[in-house]
Amino acid sequence: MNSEQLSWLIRRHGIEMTHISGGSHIGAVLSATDIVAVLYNDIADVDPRLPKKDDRDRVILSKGHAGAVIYAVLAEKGFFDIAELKTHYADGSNLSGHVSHKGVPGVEVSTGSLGNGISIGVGMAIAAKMDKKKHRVYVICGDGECNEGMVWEAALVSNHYQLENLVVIIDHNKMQSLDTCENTISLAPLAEKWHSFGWNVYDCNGHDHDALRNAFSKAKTILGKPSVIIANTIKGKGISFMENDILWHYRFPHDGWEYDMAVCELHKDKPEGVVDPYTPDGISNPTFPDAAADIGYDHTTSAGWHPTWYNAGNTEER
Ligand SMILES: Cc1ncc(C[n+]2csc(CCOP(=O)(O)OP(=O)(O)O)c2C)c(N)n1
Ligand SMILES: [Mg+2]
Repeated sequence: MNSEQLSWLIRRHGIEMTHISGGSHIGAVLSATDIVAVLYNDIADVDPRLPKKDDRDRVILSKGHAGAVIYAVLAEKGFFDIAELKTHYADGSNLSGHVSHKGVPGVEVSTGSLGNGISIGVGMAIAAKMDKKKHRVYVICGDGECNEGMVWEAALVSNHYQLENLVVIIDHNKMQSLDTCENTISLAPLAEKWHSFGWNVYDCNGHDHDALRNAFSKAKTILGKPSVIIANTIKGKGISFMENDILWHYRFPHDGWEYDMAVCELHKDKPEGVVDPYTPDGISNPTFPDAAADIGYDHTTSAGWHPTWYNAGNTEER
């Protein structure tokens, strides 16, 4: 499987998992999908047969509210049964809404309280250096999460200990839960901030797999300092009516138009060789939906709030 195929499957799982569970954060899942797909497909040294092997790379999803993205990639990579994904958010399930490591092979640490992931990663990276181990630590962090003071304490410490084995990826979708980052606590100039904290900085399109692979590969060659990849992304990427719409931080794809439209849109972009793991609920053929399919008529309240740049027609604003 290549990373594009994997990212399609992660998006498809994300839609199904949040639809079935009525769970939040699909926008955050779709935003991080390509980062996660490239990391697990082409970069991180992890093995589903030996999830605890000593020299595995450590991956932490610090923006733990996007739990579905990490569960989906781990299931696709064989860490546990894909059928378990349907239990996401259910009472008693291992796959809780925010990321849990309990009973989930491949998850290093539970997350969801924003700001903790980099600090945990710093501890792992220091330990690896002390033990002269060669594995690397990858931490995926939200941009709104960078409002947390702990992020910057961790950035200071990483520089102090020259943690070249630590790579932070910021999912820079310019939004947080209720508004833009700019309207909440401005991060700009983000790259310069990390640079001034002594980090090696890459800035790339977080949906361009080659650009992501390139940044990850370059980070492996850096000595004496940690690396941050500022991955410019779009919240809700891949489903037109979710893109850059803050509504989809918390809203789930409801029965009817929202779910059917999301599945049909994904099917328009399905890469060769990928089989949809689900029988879509309520739509017999998402490739050629017939008159009975409940798409094309938005009878829900899904028209949401967009930032001003989006309303001006510039959906690619960086
Ligand atoms: C310490 C803490 N405060 C508040 C929250 C509630 N919360 C969940 S997601 C979120 C917004 C996160 O924004 P960002 O990091 O940009 O992630 P995105 O969803 O945009 O990828 C907030 C404030 C939390 N999970 N943890
Ligand atoms: Mg964000």
